[in-house]
Formats: sequence, structure tokens, C-alpha cells
Amino acid sequence: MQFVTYKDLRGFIKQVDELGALKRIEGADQKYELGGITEVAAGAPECPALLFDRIKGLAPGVRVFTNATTTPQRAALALGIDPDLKPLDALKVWMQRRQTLKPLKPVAVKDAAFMENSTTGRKADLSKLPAPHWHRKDGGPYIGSGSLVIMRDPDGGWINASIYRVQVHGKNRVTIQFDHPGRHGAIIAKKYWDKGQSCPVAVVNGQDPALFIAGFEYLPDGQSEYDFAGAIKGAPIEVMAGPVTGLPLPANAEIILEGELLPMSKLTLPEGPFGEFTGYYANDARPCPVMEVKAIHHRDNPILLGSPPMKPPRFHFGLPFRAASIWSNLETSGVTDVTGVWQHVAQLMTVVALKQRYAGHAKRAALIAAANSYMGRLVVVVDDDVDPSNLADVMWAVTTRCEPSEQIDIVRNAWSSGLDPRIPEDAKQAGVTSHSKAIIEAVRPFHLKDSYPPTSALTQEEAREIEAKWGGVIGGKAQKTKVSKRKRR
Ligand SMILES: Cc1cc2nc3c(=O)[nH]c(=O)nc-3n(C[C@H](O)[C@H](O)[C@H](O)COP(=O)(O)O)c2cc1C
Ligand SMILES: [Mn+2]
Repeated sequence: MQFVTYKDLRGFIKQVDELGALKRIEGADQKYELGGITEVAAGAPECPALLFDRIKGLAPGVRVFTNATTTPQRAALALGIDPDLKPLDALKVWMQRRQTLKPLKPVAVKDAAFMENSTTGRKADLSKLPAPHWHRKDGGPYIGSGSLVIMRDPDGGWINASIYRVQVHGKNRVTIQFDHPGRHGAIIAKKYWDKGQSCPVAVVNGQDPALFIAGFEYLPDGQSEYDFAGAIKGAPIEVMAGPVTGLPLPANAEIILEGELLPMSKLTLPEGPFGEFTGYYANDARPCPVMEVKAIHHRDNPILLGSPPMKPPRFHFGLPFRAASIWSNLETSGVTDVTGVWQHVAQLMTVVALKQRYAGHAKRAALIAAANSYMGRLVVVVDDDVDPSNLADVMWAVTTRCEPSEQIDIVRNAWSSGLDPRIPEDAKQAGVTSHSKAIIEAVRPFHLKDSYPPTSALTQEEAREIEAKWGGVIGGKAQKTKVSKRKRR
């Protein structure tokens, strides 16, 4: 089954435009202005996607596209899910579909749009391509903020295609940054380096959003993100072998760099600092592997997909995909009656909603969610009458159903990362990348469930019915809901 109807990034931009969610901007500066405009727009209630053209210092037609999938609506569109669904319903559709997706291998094609313009060797010059300074204290310009890095595992032959940031250091040099040595890209590169070889690599900029989403997924080693992107689309990714590396490259991508990632024993360059998705800088400049760019290919009037990290709640994806994974984890662990899972503050807070059936049910769900909440200090469980995607509702539950002395637990030494701004520098130096997580049971205590004061609020369904009937008068935005549609039948 084909889920999406866009073929490439251009096709997606057209669909965003048709939704009325695209703004075109001319004359902005790559130095701080593109990043600033992107961040301000992403903070607006109806955050538009932005297509920058006539960028200062670049030829007209060389464009940058940002805030691609930052709203629930556009994240749904990227997955081929009805963009008018309520965000939690859209996430549920994705969660369920993801469980049964069948990886689809890419197909080889003879012509690639990215070969419309191709330069190799000394003529390859990155300065003609966009590479914004996204945030004020960044250590340099980045061509790759949402770009895919392609490598082939020398043992298994499978292709890894994940997102790692790419800083530009000169006309034919970039660095590729792995957050930690467990990244597939880092593992693969090390296999070549250990044999004294450079690692063939390609950086794909301006790929379609299915590839962007696949590049963010935690897939097991050996499973290609290309196959997962094919599954998301319901149609295989079309690839052509890169002339320099032989790596399969998405034929309709906008800008592709081919070259070699040099062994770190041979050369490193200081990378960063770079503003992180927490809204902070995590490190000073650090030595990083260098890619020697041997060829640059790009379409006519190419479009860079830019996805700079920004201060939360802004995030690359308007649907919290990792909350969908946690939702699946809960279901496969046998936790019943989960009515929703969401993440707020750019994944740093996880909320589980459930219909309590037994004492300990809420805590059981919370512990599983906490175990799988990367960098999240707050895990909240709410009853099923609360919409976990609505932060105001969640805080209402926290302030009216949670007695802190009884319903908050602290789990110590749990999963965080070196990007965590609250872990002191000396602890990080000593290798500490864990933190503690607060589990907040914002549910009616199970034994008081039936005697708890009744709420005066409309149920979610009642509120939706009012919106459907009176939304035109009161200005509420009527969104489709799976629930009410089912009820009407
Ligand atoms: C916009 C964006 C930028 C990212 N930047 C980096 C990065 O610079 N370094 C990194 O290691 N991971 C980065 N990530 C996270 C990885 O892409 C993600 O964890 C992926 O699952 C890793 O894939 P792998 O298991 O194939 O290594 C980024 C993710 C997104 C969405
Ligand atoms: Mn991978």
C-alpha cells in the first residue's frame, strides 16, 4: 500500500503549500538570520514551513527549507496520515502502522536528478551551497543539520543512512559528528579506520521527509534506514550508485556530497560548538572526523533541508515519534488500557494516559516509560480523561490528583546523555551521563478512584461535539477525530 503521494522534497513542499502552511522569504542572511527566523516562526502557534530564496551570498534559486515537519499536521503529512486528525489520533495511527511496517528495499534507477550538476576533484566547491550559521555561538556554518549520512558496513554490506550534523570547514572539507561511539555511523567508520582505510561516505542534503524520519529512527544494526523509509512511503526509495563511492544515493535528493571520512589518526578538525535540541550548548569545540569531499552533485536550483535544533518546545518533528515507540513498548509489555502517550518539551517530558484497572497499573506503565525516556527527567501518568498531548490538561491533573509526598518517585542513575545541561562538567569528565527521573503519578489514587470528587469539565468527546457544532461561531478549529467519527457511525 502506498502511503504518501510526494515523490521527493519538492513534492512535499508543494503539498505543504497546498495546505497553506508555506511561507517564502527572500533576502535573509545565512549568518544567524535564517536560524533566527526559523526559531521565531517555530515558536508561533501556527508555525509555518519556510522556503528561503535569494539568500545573501548565494545565487538566486539556491534555497533552504526549514520547519519542514515541526507541526503535528506536517509530521502527519510526511507519513501520509490525514493532516486534519487530532495530533494524538495521528500519533496512534503511526504507532499502530509502525508495528507492522515491512521494510522495502530501494530500487536502482539509471538517471538521477542529483546529477543535473556535478563537479569533482579540485573544482568541487562547497562555498556555492548553503551552510547557515544557525545560532549565535555556533562554531561555524553547517550544511548538515537535517542531512543523511550514508555509509556501507564493510562486513554485512548493508547501508546505514542516519542524521548526523555536518559542519563546513573549507571548500572541500566537512566534519561529521557522532554524539557517541554507539552510533551506527561511528561503528562503521571505525571498521574501515582499524584497517588503516578511509571510510567511503556520502552526505545527502534535501532528501524527502520519509528519509528524514527514517534517519531519526533507532533501527537495529543491519537494518537500513532506506528500507524503513520505503516502508514509510509504501514505495521503494529510488537510488543510483554515486560515481565516486558507489554508494546507493537517493536519485531525487537535492544536494549530495561524496568522499571519504579520514581516519581520526590521520586528521581531525575542531567541530562545534553547536546549539543542541535542549536549547543549550553541550560542549566546546572538539576533535571530529573529517570528510574529504571529492564530488558535489546537485539538482538545478537546489533546496537544502535545514533542521537546526532550537529551544524547546520546538522540535524537528511535530509528532513525538519516540512517544509512539514508548506506546508500543507498553503494549508489547502487556500494559493494557493505555489511551495515549506523548512527549513535551522536545522529548524531555513523557506523559502516559491510561484507564486504571488495578493498583500499581499506573506505576507499572510509568516505570516502562521512564526506562525508555531518553534524557527525560519528568514522566507523568494521567487518567484516561486527560489528553496527554495537552500540556495544560496534564498540569491540571498534576496539580489536582497528585499528592507529592505520596505520588512522586525518583529513579536514580537513569538514561540521559552527554548533552544533558544539568550534569556538572566535572561529572561528565568522569564519564557520568546519567541523571534521575521523577515519576509523577497524576492519577486519582487507585483506592480512591470511585470516591474522588467528580470533575465538572466536559469529557473530551463532549468538548469535540461542541467544537464540531459551534466551532464556527466560537472560532475553535474543528479537527477530525477517529473517536467521534467512529461514534457517529
Ligand atoms: C535533526 C537531527 C539532527 C541530529 N544530529 C545528530 C548528530 O549530530 N549526531 C548524532 O550522533 N545524532 C544526531 N541525531 C540523532 C540520530 O540521527 C538518531 O539517533 C539516529 O537514530 C541514529 O541512527 P544510527 O543508529 O544509525 O546511528 C540527530 C537527529 C535529528 C532528527
Ligand atoms: Mn542505523
